[in-house]
Amino acid sequence: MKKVITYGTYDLLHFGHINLLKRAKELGDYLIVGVTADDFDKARGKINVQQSLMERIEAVKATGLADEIIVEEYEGQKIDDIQRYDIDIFTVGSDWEGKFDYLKEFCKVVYLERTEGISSTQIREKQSFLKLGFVGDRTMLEKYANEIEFVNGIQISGAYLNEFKEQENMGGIVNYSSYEELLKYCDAVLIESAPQYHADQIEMALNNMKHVICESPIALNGTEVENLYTIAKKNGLILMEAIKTAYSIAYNRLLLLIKSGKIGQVVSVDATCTSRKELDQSQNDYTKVPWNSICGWGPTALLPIFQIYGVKPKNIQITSMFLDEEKKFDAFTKINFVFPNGTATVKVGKGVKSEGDLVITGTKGYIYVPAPWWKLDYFEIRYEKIEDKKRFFYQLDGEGIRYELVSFVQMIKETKTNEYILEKYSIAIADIMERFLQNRQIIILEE
Ligand code: C2G
Repeated sequence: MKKVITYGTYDLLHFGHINLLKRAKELGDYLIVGVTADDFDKARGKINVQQSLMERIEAVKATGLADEIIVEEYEGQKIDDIQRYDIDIFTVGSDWEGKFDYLKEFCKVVYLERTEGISSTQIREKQSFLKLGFVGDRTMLEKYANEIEFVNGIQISGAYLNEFKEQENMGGIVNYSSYEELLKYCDAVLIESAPQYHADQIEMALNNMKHVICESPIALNGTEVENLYTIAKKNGLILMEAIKTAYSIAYNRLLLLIKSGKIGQVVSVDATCTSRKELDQSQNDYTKVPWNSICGWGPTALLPIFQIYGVKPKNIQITSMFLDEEKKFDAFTKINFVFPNGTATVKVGKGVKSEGDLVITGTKGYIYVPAPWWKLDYFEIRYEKIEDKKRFFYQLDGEGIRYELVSFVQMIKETKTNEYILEKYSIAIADIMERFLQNRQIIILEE
């Protein structure tokens, strides 16, 4: 019996896939199809896959062409499989010509002509093509424009930039002279402007029936956040809070490990985020730094604390050090929390430097995420015995922006709420911003 094996994602199964499977089947008597696991696809850069592994397996099964279906989960598994299943022929489409010649050591390798004119990417692009408007500064626009190339079904079509008022075309992105104009020509808007503008810009977008993804904090008090989510729900729109870390695979696996009790009861969460770049560039004119420390870093540092302990601390103490008399720009802010079942500290600063790590202390062990912890692609679970340490590595391409955008497109397509940053976390983060402005302890940092 001649055994053939082939592998693929088989997302949104189409006739190109079926042609491949038919010809693969004709190469022998028994066809095994390896369908790629979600994590394996993400690790190899395929972040736009729409269907779950089970849906993709069912679709391949329904073709009746596979004698057996397995899951491809790790790099190098093909060699294991060829030996384990005593394979005679490995085959794959010609778009992979040459990439699997190393398998010739183990079996015959056949590249079958790819079917032109169809691909899962094309189907995704057609399904939900969104024109995204951008609000913010040019640096962030360029960052997002680079990252969005990796996301199917959405493109930045227009911008309203703080520093440009005249209408101009920036590489296919039209710069509008007003926010109102921008809203006319997009389906959704990405808000990266200074935090004090967020609530009004979100409200205007929602009232104009536009979906919104907005850099956190989406508003500077919890009541405003609730109002914005109410408008979004009433209009059947997505309002998504953008905290890049929240959408990364590693961060979500870390939360699952904590919830599964891997380190016992969490008794302290200590998150530190610092960066001086903007301050150094401002030549001490702090009005030039649109984002102060609490708004720029606070949401990122606060999110794990609220997701681990919930949103009802018993005690909060905020201590900030300011460089300016108006007390708008905090060079450093430290927040101490006492929750019913644990403690936490946040240290954020654009006028200081510290170790930007995340340490989650538990009764059995602790999780250590090295700096810059917010670009989470690696963490350790450590115990009393050094040899019990567990290491976790995950793929994180770019700064994580692309995963945020993939989630945004999927939320719009499936009209589902944000399972990464629940509304109650948005409200809790905004409440901290309000507390910061109202009743913090103030220490003026002598220059
Ligand atoms: N295919 C094809 N014609 C198309 C699209 C895809 O012949 N128009 C083939 C691909 O060459 C591949 C199979 O169908 O052999 C599945 O394609 P995908 O689901 O896109 O998966 P891909 O990542 O290409 O799978 O490690 C090998 C990879 O997993 C191959």
